[in-house]
Order: sequence, then structure tokens, then C-alpha cells
Amino acid sequence: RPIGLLDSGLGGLSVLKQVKKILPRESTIYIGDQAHLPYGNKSVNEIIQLTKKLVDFLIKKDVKLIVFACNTATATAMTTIQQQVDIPIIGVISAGSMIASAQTKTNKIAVIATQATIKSGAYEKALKLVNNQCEVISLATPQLVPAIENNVLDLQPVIHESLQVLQDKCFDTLILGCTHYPLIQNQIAQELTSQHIEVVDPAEGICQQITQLLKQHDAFASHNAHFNYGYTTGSKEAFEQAAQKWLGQTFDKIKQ
Ligand code: DGN
Repeated sequence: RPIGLLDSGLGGLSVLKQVKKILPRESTIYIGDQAHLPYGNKSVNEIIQLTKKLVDFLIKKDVKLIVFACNTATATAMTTIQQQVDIPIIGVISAGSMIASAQTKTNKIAVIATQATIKSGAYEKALKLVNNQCEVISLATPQLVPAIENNVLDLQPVIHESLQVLQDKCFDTLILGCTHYPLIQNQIAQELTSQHIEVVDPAEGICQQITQLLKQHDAFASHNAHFNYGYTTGSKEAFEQAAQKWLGQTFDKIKQ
């Protein structure tokens, strides 16, 4: 059975990329909800409703576990939806917090994310849980997701404007608290070269959690009939191009 991944759009491709790299034998089904993007400015109730639809879709596809490859859905909808379904669900926030807390030397960590994620305080809570000494600087950067989804070619001006307030802040670790951001990780790092900062992509930690879960349930892929399917609620052509651009390859099957 495949692993299911969901996001409001293309961001989860940064998580899928890691899953394909670290767990190459696993089949995957990815769903991006481009028709309702961005989630980051919506109310908690709306995000829960939209995310539940994606979860139901993946359950119908008989996935063995679901990765919320979306920080916004993890921060606002995961706990509620976990209570409504039987299937294991994991999100990106605890993984990101653990890596960041292991990496920081000054205990000063900055998080950039959507408005909904920042408003939820989910990163502060998760970080304090693993390291109660840490100070967290949280910044909503809502312009980045639309720019990535709309395939804006020169992202540097948007990145520059979005991150400007961080220039005079003191921190040594930056969490990319939205799965779209690792897609442009190099450009983000470029913007912060005057400070010495480690950039954390939570997806790097999620594969450990997936592996643990598969071990627990004795559910590793057992044969090689391997596939990666992609679904979008938006334009199939745009999704196919984006997969090629961000994933470096397209899906075995793409459907709308
Ligand atoms: N990629 C999503 C996240 O990680 O929060 C959010 C994208 C959005 O809908 N703004």
C-alpha cells in the first residue's frame, strides 16, 4: 500500500522529494489542493474541512499512512482529524522542531510560515516541548506561497521584502515552517548571508518518523510494483510542469 501525502498545493513536493530519496521502495500518492490555495489565510474551520476532504480521498486510495506535508494543516487541523479517522497521520512540525532544537547553539530560533501556522503558535509549543530554553522569533511570510505557485521567475525581490525584518534579529537557526519554502531554500539562504544561520527543512526529519511508524506497523513496502501518483484539484498541466520543475521528474500518473 502507498504512503499518502497532502498539501494545499506544490509545497508538499519538497516532502515527497525526501520520501522518494530516503524510502525509495515506497509507493506514494500525492494530492495538492490547488483549487483552494492558499490555506494560510483561511480560518481554522475552513482548513479542517478542506484537509478532511483530502484525507478522505487518500483513505479511499487505500494508503497505509498519511503525511500532512503542509505546516498549515498540521498546525490547525491535524489533531482534530486524527480523532476522526483510524489511519496513522503524521505532520511536519514536530520533525522540524526536533532538528532545529538539536542544531541551535544560541537557543534562538526563527520560524517563517503562513499566517495560520504562526497564529496557531504550533512551532513555539513544539519547540518549547523539546527545549524549554529556546526563544522563538515567528514571522508570517504570506507572499511567498502565491509567488511560488504562480511560477514567478524572479523570486528574490519577494524573498527580500518578506525576510527584511529578520535582518536585525538575533538567531542562529531558521525553520522553513511552510513546505513551499524548501523549494526555494537556496534563494532564502542567499538573503541571509550576512548572518551565520542554519536553515532547517522539516522534511529531513519526517522520513525518520515515517520509518519508525512503518517499523511499528511492520508495513514497509514488500515488493517492487512501485509507483508515484500525483493528484491535483487544480490544473493538471500546471501541476505536471511544476512536478518537473520542483521534483525533477513527473509522476507515473497525474490526475485532476
Ligand atoms: N505548504 C503549506 C504549508 O506548509 O503551510 C501552506 C501553503 C498555503 O496554503 N499557504
